[in-house]
Amino acid sequence: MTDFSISADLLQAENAARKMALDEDYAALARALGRRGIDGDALTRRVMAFGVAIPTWGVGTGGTRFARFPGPGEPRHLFDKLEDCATIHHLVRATPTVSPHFPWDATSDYAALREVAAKHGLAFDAVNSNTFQDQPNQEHSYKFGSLSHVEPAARAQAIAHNIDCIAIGRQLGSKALTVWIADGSNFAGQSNMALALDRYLDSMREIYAVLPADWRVFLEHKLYEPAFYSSVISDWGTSFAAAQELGPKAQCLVDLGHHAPNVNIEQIVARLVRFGKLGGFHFNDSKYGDDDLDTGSVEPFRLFLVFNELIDARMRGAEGFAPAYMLDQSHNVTDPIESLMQSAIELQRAHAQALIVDRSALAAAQAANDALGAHLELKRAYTTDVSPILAMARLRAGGAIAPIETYRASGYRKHKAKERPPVARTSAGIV
Ligand code: LRH
Ligand code: MN
Repeated sequence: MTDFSISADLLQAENAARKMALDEDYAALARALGRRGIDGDALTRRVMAFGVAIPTWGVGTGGTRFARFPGPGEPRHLFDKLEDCATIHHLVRATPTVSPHFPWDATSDYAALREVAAKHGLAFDAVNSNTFQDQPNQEHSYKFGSLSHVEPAARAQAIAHNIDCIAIGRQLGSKALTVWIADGSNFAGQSNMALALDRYLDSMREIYAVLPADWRVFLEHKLYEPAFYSSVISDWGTSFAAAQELGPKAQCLVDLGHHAPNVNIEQIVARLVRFGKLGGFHFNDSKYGDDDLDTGSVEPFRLFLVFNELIDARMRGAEGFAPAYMLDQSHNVTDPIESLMQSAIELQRAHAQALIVDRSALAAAQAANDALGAHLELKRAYTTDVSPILAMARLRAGGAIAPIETYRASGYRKHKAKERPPVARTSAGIV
């Protein structure tokens, strides 16, 4: 029995039932945008060109330190995860790449894995290393750190793991390594914070030295957790200085959930663009800490403001501007496929809204110190409901006008629950 997948017939039927309404809404929006000098079809083409990577660790049900409540039809291994990633891309047509995490996604034949992904119409984005957990029979524990550990042997082990991830990534066709470390301390005095950073930089120099010429390494900062007094790479400033010291192939990755509440993340983005050090994003949303909630589900205006900086940078032709877009979320109470589809759509939305900002009117208002006038130029774009353009972009790219409804109508999850016997693992933790 072949594994179930959503049929072209079902997709066609679901789209046919919604096509007339979409055409009406699309025409009305295109007329309204036309009055603002914006070509609706051109905007739709820009939306069709937008892509974000799915984190392999996001297609399984996530958890917290307290518990994880797996859902039906959980992916058992990387091949199930790729199948689910393919289903997401099949319906939203905005997630053509996958970001893997090692050793969570370790397998025996990476060339075969690349072929399987290609058959699903998927490619691999940045690979993620993991020196924040101990693996069975690991010689040196990461309890007290990894790349900044006081013991050279533990650092060497962490360096070797990152170099292994690069070797795997080369077989998968990736062009970047993301390094997030949990290293830090829980007590004042526990760690010499200056020497910890020096040890981290020494370790990163060894990893940087083996990066292929066309690769980048993304440094991911995080204010706290699992360390609760100091984190070695705690903020964009430290990450930026480290990337600057390492060299041109080192850039900074902004995970939206890794900042103190109320930090102006869109300004951090503008700063990293200015210095040519914006490597990419881990998109998600949060209300308190690193909540890893669905993108656009808490602060959609902030997400729009981030994309406003990105489009402004692109329009200014900012040097070396090639940010990698990736999601990084934990789906504890929803079907991960639905959450990832909706999150990709919220990114398309923020991107499309940023594209319709009247940048000359905005610049004129800024030059005139017309504070409210400038703010209202952004609000005008943000309050424009671009949903018909997002749906038309999906339809024209062979996807679903209504991905979540189509997914539910397909019964995909029920079929997977039959095909995939439940995995007896309910331990706590994000995956
Ligand atoms: C750390 C982080 C990092 C990943 C992990 C799954 O909080 O954002 O990007 O390695 O989550
Ligand atoms: Mn992240």
